[in-house]
Amino acid sequence: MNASPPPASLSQLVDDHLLHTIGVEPRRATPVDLVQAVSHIARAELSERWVQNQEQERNGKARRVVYLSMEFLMGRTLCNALAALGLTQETATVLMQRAKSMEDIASLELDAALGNGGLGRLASCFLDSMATLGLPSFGYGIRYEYGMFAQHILNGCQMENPDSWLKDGTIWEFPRPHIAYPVRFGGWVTHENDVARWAPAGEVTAKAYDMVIPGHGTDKVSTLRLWKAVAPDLIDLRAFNLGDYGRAASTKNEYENISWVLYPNDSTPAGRELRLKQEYFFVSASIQDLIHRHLEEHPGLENLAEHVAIHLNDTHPAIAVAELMRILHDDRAMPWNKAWNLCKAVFSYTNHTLMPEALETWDVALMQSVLPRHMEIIFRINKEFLDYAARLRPNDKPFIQRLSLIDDSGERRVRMAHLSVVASHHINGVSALHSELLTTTVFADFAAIWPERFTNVTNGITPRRWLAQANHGLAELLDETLGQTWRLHLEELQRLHNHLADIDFVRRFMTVKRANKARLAQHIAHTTGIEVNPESMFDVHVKRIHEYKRQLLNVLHVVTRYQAILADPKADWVPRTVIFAGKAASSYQTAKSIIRLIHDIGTTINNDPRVGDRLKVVFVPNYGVSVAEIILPGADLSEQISTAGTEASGTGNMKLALNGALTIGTDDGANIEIRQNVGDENIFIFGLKTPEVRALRIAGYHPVDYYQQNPALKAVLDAIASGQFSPDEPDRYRGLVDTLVWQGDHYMLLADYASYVAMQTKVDEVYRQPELWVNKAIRNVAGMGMFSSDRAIEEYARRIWRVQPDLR
Ligand code: 26V
Repeated sequence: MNASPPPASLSQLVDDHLLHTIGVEPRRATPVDLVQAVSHIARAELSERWVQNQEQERNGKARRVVYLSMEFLMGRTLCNALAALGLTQETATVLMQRAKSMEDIASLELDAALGNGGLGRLASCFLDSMATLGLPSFGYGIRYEYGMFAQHILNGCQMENPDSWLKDGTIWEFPRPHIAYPVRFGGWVTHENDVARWAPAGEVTAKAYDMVIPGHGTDKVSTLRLWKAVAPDLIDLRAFNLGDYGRAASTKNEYENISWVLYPNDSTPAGRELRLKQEYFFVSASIQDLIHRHLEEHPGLENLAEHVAIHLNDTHPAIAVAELMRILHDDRAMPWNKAWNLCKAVFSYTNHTLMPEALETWDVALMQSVLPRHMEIIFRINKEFLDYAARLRPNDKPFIQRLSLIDDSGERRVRMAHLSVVASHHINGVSALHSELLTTTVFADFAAIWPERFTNVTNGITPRRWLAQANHGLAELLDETLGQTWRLHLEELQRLHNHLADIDFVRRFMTVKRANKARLAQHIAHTTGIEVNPESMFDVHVKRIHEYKRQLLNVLHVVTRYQAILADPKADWVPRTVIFAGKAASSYQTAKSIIRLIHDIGTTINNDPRVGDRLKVVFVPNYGVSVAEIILPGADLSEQISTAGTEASGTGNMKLALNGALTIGTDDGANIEIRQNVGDENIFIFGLKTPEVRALRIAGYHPVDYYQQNPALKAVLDAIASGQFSPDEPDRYRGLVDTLVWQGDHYMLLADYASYVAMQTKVDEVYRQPELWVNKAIRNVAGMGMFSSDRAIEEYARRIWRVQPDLR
């Protein structure tokens, strides 16, 4: 890896920074001072790499990738930066000399949690891989003042506290005060001789803050450029001059609130206007920025598509299509058709969900008031597209209506996914199943017109964060067994198959897992006060709380097991600790109720002396990147139990298997490809498959039949509904149970219950045979090569963006 200074000079550098940058006498440095000093050393090196990298790209007139995303779940930066810079060992040594461990120091950093879940973390893994593969690239997003909320649990209920990750500033950003663009809103449009003139009503400034994303095993870096909204200086100066500071401040806030807070992904109509402004705000600044950069290197915009590939991470940045058209056609007088062809050569789009409620649409009236010119542009794109479609299928009005960018079945709404599809040369889903479902369901009509545009790129995760940094024990064992190159060539894990019979290797693999479980048990004790036994099976269900992800199905199994233990305490029970973690969006009542139920059930079971060590249930608060780094390496069993056809891919499934957990899961998302790569015997797949889910819905699904015909299921649902776990409020969960038994059970928990519980029994059988279990766990790690985000990014680069990795 990279050459690094010897410890003595690093120690000297730490002292220098303590004295000159932090302003503290080195002997008196606190852990916070130390983390700052060490971070400054890494920052300086990142800064140098960034400058060199930009210079090279400018000189080479590189073709660049621009990745537009509303979300980036970066987590902590320090350890990743040190690893990429090859400074981990030396830093650890220097810190130990000062009686501090790397972990103590690193855990002082707050997570940058600028995302909801999978989509945001994927964007961060992708930046890591783009840097590592040397792809000239920019990620663009919003510098939210408040990231994903901090979750606390009070009496079993989720409480949301603001996540003010910037309260003490962050050392990792590079403010670029000279990089600022105006972003305009509202107003009206006039037309003269086919030329549109937009007279906006308001303007806010977007200011750039960069984070440098280091590649691993290379000096290359990528840039994450985040925009902050700043009110124009002159704002309400009159109020200020008159001494009305309150009004002056509130006007300023009206502008600046655009970059205040990240939206939860189930947000209700309230505040939707602000969300639309956020989307346009960051997209407009980003497009202006990339055009500015292009014009520094090229005389005009005609060749824009040769030098930039713009990727839409879901539809959140889709307004970029109208913005680029506006700039090319209105501002730069490029003929409409030429501008449109350019757009189609520039944009590509990834869909991340089939859930109908997450497919973005905007009220036409709202869009007209916030972005009047963009709305006109969308109407024109739509008219030309529908004219084209009508020529393909004359007289097929339903076809045209289904394709339209405007849904006029009720209040007229803009379908952002349709805008993204018509403007993109490639559209992809995120797992083989999901991509197939896209072309047979939501985008079937588009796939009929343009089959060549649709493709799949299965998601991936970065092995640097999710193995090398999160699981030191396993990383070290792999280094000794395979050498260090698996970090950059994850397919080398295949070679673990040669070590399945190596008793020493297998024993060490088990020892590593045991140590990771002890660390997780400590975290659980520290955050929940519950002591769990690291010898028990750690059964882990961590992800956003959502009905389709079916945490409630897991709960049904937990209660089934509880009742079975009480009925037959002497049976040979495999001790289990069931570990949940995840946030519920603040307005999603059902999800919050599931969190409370998990706590209530945990309280009952954990305190029931008849159960003892056989079963424990815990909920680890405040799930996020850094908490995941503790939980995933300690897992034995990975719960991936969404209703088949609902989870686009999943990436937690990959992280858990990579860390040696066995999956119990449905035939859904990337579980299917995990199964293909680890082998049928090494994964526990159960339940209805996607076509069976569909067939059952069509035939008529009657959950009450399952309730009445399965006594174990009935006993579980009755216990929950009657208040056995909530004696202080017996009806607390009646509604939740009713949605299953009487209100259609939309995600078909009851249909999959028997098969799930039976599969859990098989899990126990295998766990009773530690040698068999560890053999399967190693085969899981060995099979995870293709789930590196390097593979995913290589596919995007070659098949979608046509950008060459630069491995100089
Ligand atoms: C929707 C909305 C709607 C408006 C308010 C804000 C907002 C934010 C996010 C979303 C959609 C979230 C989609 C998402 O996270 N999908 C996940 O993407 C992962 C990466 O591809 C994938 O592994 C997961 O299966 C998929 O659920």
